[in-house]
Amino acid sequence: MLIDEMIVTPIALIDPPLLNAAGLHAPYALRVIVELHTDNGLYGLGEVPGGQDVAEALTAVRSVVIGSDPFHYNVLHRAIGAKVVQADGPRGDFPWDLRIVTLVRSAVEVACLDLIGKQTERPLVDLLGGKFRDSVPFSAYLFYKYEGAGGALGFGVDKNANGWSAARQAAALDPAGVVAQTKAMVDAFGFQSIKLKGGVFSPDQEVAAMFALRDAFGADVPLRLDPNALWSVETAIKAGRQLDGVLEYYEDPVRGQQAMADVRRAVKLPLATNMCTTSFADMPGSLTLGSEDIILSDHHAWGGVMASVHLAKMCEVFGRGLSMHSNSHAGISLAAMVHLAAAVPNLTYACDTHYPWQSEDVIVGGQIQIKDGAVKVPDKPGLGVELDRAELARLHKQYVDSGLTRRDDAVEMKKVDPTWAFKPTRW
Ligand code: GKR
Ligand code: MG
Repeated sequence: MLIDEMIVTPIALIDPPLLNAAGLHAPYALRVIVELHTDNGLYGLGEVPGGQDVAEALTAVRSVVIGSDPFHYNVLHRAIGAKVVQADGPRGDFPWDLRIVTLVRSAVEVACLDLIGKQTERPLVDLLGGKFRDSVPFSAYLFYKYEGAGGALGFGVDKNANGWSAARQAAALDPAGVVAQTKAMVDAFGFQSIKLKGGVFSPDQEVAAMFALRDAFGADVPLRLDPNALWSVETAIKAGRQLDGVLEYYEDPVRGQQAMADVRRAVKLPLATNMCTTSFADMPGSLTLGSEDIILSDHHAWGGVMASVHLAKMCEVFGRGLSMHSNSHAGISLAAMVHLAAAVPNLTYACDTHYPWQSEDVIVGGQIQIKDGAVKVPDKPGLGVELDRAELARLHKQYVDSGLTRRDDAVEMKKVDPTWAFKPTRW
């Protein structure tokens, strides 16, 4: 089995006006879909965040990928590093990761594993060593948001919507709004743990939101707060002490391993990260400084599913807990996340997913079901999802028509407040 074609398609998925440390989500979240076709008539799928730059980097490795044996994905992993000339830059200051080589590697690796699964007629989880769970729990992922279904200015409100569909459009700008949003999301999907994206309003307001969630859902429901590194060490210690006993974990309150270690020493809460320890090269610093208790894996940002399995082993050896990070995504990514999470015994926290915020998908049958807060591990070969080519074409057109080429949450935020500017530390 050899790869004889690689198709790279950027798409845009409608995304509501969610607030975060970097501004406001644009009306569309950008993803890139990769198809690898083989000379025996199979195709494998990968999905990563990104627009034009990621699509171009993926297209640049076509000559390396085409002609390769998908079983040799480790060899491809190396070859991609050599081919994508620009070395991985830093992760960057934003809530999301800007490194491109890891995304390229991840998309190609997942598509290869999908092919291997189809060729051997085994689900991806079996290629990773077998499943430790039949379904994978996810947490409710709450955002402060403006009213509307997409963008600061566009996509008005559908007055006939109800349930989660209505809540997905409603504004949530204070603790009561966050509780209402959470109730609607939990009712619709059955989530049993809750994460609030912070770094938006004052720390006092965000701490109050966590207490409001605790009061509304009870002390047994695990809660997390993620200010995306926007707080100073002093602010984070103060808030962390207030939230002692309230949070399951405290995600990236401050920026960088040293600051995280300083906060960790001063509070009792476990600290988690998808911002300060985000690659194998960061592991020595993490261990020397003691920057976090829990690492959020992400197969897109760590360079693939196998890399994430290796990360899980390192976490086990070096005493780090393991959770999973997400960005706005479609069903190909969700399927990969579920196979990975099922194959890793020490992934003991409910994973993040933005999926409830999405309403479109590129897979046959539409969105994957989340029931009782969990996704059943697919048992079909490979990822267990098929590409809906009509939807792919429609969502690609949506990408072209959107005029968006890369994620920039400041652009959308400035439509609301022209004076707004990103600050690496705001409070
Ligand atoms: O989608 O606004 C967002 C999030 O802030 C996302 O970009 C982050 O990558 O959810 C992520 C996180 O946990 O930091
Ligand atoms: Mg985070």
